[in-house]
Amino acid sequence: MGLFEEMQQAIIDGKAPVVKELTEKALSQGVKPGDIFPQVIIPAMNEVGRRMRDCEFFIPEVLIAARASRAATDILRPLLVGDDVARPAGTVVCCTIKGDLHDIGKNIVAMMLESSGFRIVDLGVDASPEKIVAAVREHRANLIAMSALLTTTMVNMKAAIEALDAAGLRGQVRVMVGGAPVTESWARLIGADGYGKDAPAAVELARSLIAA
Ligand code: B1M
Repeated sequence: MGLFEEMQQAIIDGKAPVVKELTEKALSQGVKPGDIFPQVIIPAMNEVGRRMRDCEFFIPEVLIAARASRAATDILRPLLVGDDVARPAGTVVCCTIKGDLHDIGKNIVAMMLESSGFRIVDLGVDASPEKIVAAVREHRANLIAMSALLTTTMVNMKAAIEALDAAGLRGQVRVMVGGAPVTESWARLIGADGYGKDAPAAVELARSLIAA
């Protein structure tokens, strides 16, 4: 088994100390921190998702695997996020939308945006439209990155956009959306400015929305 497969297996098995040790080993062997997301964390969590769907895993196993994935991201974050925030590329309010507690993908997106020079205001999970509006006002954000992992919470993205409209802020902030059930056509339907398939696409999109 190669190192990446070992790391994936340790996440799936929820072995946080092993994930930590293998992440440090990978970095010491010259693996780029940014490669660990697409090659290890995302495929491992996809497998966790498959097992959950097929009733091989239940919530406790999923939570333990999510915690194990954090053992890697906690090490990777300081390596990806530079301290060059003197002239940020823009201010992004990041959140997982109201009703939704999934934050692994949102955290990866936030981390990659931050490492690309954006200032991040992270509202965490279960962010209500009111909280998003208040954060955009307070931080004079240029961009909002909203994440949803549940088909039942996607609709709250629309509510957030309507709340921005009602608050008279829609003209000054661009909105991008993402998360496993979200699509380009959903983004268009709810009046968002763009959809990011994954974290690198979110960074590209953020750059182009700010440039426009
Ligand atoms: Co939940 N869960 N979960 N879960 N969970 C899913 C999403 C599910 C698909 C599993 C399944 O059935 N196969 C299913 C949703 C079904 C649906 O709606 N169609 C599901 C369910 C049903 C539930 C509960 C309802 C289960 C229950 O209680 N019965 C419950 C809901 C709780 C709630 O939110 N209110 C629940 C709970 C949980 C845990 C708490 C146990 C845990 C979350 C822990 C945490 O996040 N801290 C959890 C997990 C871990 C998952 C799976 C297994 C993994 C999600 C994940 O982290 N993926 C997931 C199955 C799956 O997705 N394969 C599942 C890895 C992550 C890197 O990918 O988040 O997609 P993702 O992010 C990607 C892209 O989508 C994109 O970039 C990221 C990186 O490339 N992206 C963006 C994400 N946000 C973006 C924002 C952008 C741009 C791109 O901005 C513009």
